[in-house]
Amino acid sequence: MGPTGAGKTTFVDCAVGSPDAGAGHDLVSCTKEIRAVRCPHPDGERNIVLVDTPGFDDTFMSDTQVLRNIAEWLKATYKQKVLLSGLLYFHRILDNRVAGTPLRNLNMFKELCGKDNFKNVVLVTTMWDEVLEDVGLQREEELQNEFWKVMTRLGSTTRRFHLTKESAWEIIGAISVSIPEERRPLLIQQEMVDEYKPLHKTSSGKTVLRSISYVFSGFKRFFGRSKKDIKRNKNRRGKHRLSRWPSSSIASHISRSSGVTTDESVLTGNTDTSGSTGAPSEHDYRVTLEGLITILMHAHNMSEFVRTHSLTEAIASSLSIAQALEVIASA
Ligand SMILES: Nc1nc2c(ncn2[C@@H]2O[C@H](COP(=O)(O)OP(=O)(O)O)[C@@H](O)[C@H]2O)c(=O)[nH]1
Ligand SMILES: [Mg+2]
Repeated sequence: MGPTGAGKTTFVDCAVGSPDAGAGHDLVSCTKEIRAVRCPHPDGERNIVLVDTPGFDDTFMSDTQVLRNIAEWLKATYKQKVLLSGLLYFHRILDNRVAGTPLRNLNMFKELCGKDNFKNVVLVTTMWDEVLEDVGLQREEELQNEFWKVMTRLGSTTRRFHLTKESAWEIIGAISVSIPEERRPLLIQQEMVDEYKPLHKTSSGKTVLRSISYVFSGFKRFFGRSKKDIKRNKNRRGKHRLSRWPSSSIASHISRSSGVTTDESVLTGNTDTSGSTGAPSEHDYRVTLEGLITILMHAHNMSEFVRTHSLTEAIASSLSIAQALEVIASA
């Protein structure tokens, strides 16, 4: 597991010995589903199954969909009494800070695993060929002393992946493979199968909901402020203007908590400096519409996640109207 672009699929391809079978060669992730690959262990005595997953920031899927896919797979395999021997978590040593998407991925991973399974986790850094040795070392230290500390204290180990088959198998070898009877389910498997919890009541489900709720609190504040501002403008001039909408922190909330790239102007329509006293420009409408679409997409994810069908339908209709308007506007 790990963020999109961290090198998960490349690792599996290297281990199996079929480079380019599944790895993405641009920013668009190739792994949309869970991919399990069976391959012979180099010891010649057993087979091993490597399971490749999409990242929580996957280019084609929302967090909720990714979590649902992974959860369904883990649930189904646990029901068949198949348990994982260990987990590899991938991180690009290139990234100079752990924030936003990589941090969200790591937190989700921790919730999915549960503390009891940290000892079966190998934290793998990739892209060593892309950094200067001392820069890489410094980042590795930062990871070990800060972001990975909780995990390494509870038994996780760390390894570097060097893009070769030997390196991949050395990392797989770092997982202490216990006999099937001694393997433990992940926290999400216990919650969903043993405790019959629906996905949104599990620890990882709650993590997704928290990040979506965070977006919504910003959304509420934004509209609260906008309403007041529109009223004020109406009183002042008898009409409201999009170009005078107040700056809001909603856009930064959205990008921080969801990885969606927006800038403040997208939601405030506050981009047209030339027309600050005139009626809203076409550009103002367009950026406001884009912001609305972003918000409706989040609303749609949330309603799907908690399985509120009537809400999902209502939001889906609003979303398609907004998207249709956007198409017309850009035609
Ligand atoms: N230079 C370099 N590129 C890598 C490394 N690992 C993966 N890549 C490249 O990074 C991109 C994303 O890798 P991929 O395996 O698809 O990432 P995933 O989304 O985690 O499955 C691909 O273009 C890979 O070829 C590495 O260690 N070094
Ligand atoms: Mg992949």
